[in-house]
Amino acid sequence: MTDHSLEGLVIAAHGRRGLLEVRDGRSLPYVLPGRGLAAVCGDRLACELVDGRAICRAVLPRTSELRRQPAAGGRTEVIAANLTHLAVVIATEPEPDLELVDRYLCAAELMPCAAAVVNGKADLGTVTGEALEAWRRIGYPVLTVSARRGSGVAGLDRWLSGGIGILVGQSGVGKSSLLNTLVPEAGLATGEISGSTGLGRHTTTASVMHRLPGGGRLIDTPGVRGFIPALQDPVRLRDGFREMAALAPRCHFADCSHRHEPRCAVLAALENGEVTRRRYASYRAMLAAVERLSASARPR
Ligand SMILES: Nc1nc2c(ncn2[C@@H]2O[C@H](COP(=O)(O)OP(=O)(O)OP(=O)(O)O)[C@@H](O)[C@H]2O)c(=O)[nH]1
Ligand SMILES: [Mg+2]
Ligand SMILES: [Zn+2]
Repeated sequence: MTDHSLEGLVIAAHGRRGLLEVRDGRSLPYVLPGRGLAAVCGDRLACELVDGRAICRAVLPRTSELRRQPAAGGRTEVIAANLTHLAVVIATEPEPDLELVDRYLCAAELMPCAAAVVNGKADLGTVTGEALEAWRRIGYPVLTVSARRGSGVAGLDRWLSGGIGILVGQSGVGKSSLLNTLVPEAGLATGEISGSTGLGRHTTTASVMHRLPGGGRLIDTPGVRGFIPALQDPVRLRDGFREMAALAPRCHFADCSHRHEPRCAVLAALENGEVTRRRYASYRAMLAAVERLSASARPR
């Protein structure tokens, strides 16, 4: 080791460049030389200091990755690394995509990391229906917050408790607004929801990590329309729906896919209401999407 070596945490990444936070809390620009390296928010880099710039020599091994699979197939993309917490934000507007929430919760199970559902814009009302109650029942914290009123945001800060978290969800649900409330100096741009489409306008274009008053770190991400977690094997999806994974040992077949197999504990639980129809439908839709992608990805 030379005096010029340093290690840091990626707090912003744009292709081969980004910002690195080093031990004394300072941040400095870094570059990734060579094609073999790629870094995202949450990565730890071993660098060499040259003229005040950090030249990355190695991306340290990741403990976890949030990785998506494009719906059209093709190369998977890492969104963030080394996460301990994932918060999916929904609001009464734009109209919530509940299946999208299940997909993120599934990704969190598989990473694994802690996950919560954040009902944002609480000043406009809470998301209705049984979905919130069902998530709570299977053990996901449901945090009710309003960036506008500042209510509930401290609970989000406490939940993170020193970890590295990420805010995900549709465009326009108020992710950046939540961060601005928690970290006023963040000064993130926030956008109106388009009157014609009722959708957000994708105001945030890159992921950036912020340090919260409670010591945790939270990554703001651009809103998405859809999300499919990248899986090594479609079978792993069964572990991503925690209430179904808990029942699986009681299925007659050890490799039960909970679709049509006889003496399936998940199908039985669907009948008695222990597993909700909505979560089960999410599971089936996601399984179909993941199987379609893995079939088309097989080598010729
Ligand atoms: N009433 C109300 N409006 C909010 C609240 N939080 C955000 N908004 C509004 O919702 C719109 C979208 O907020 P953003 O914070 O930009 O949403 P985002 O999730 O970061 O969107 P993307 O960056 O596009 O993914 C803005 O017009 C905000 O003013 C809230 O707590 N209450
Ligand atoms: Mg935003
Ligand atoms: Zn089964």
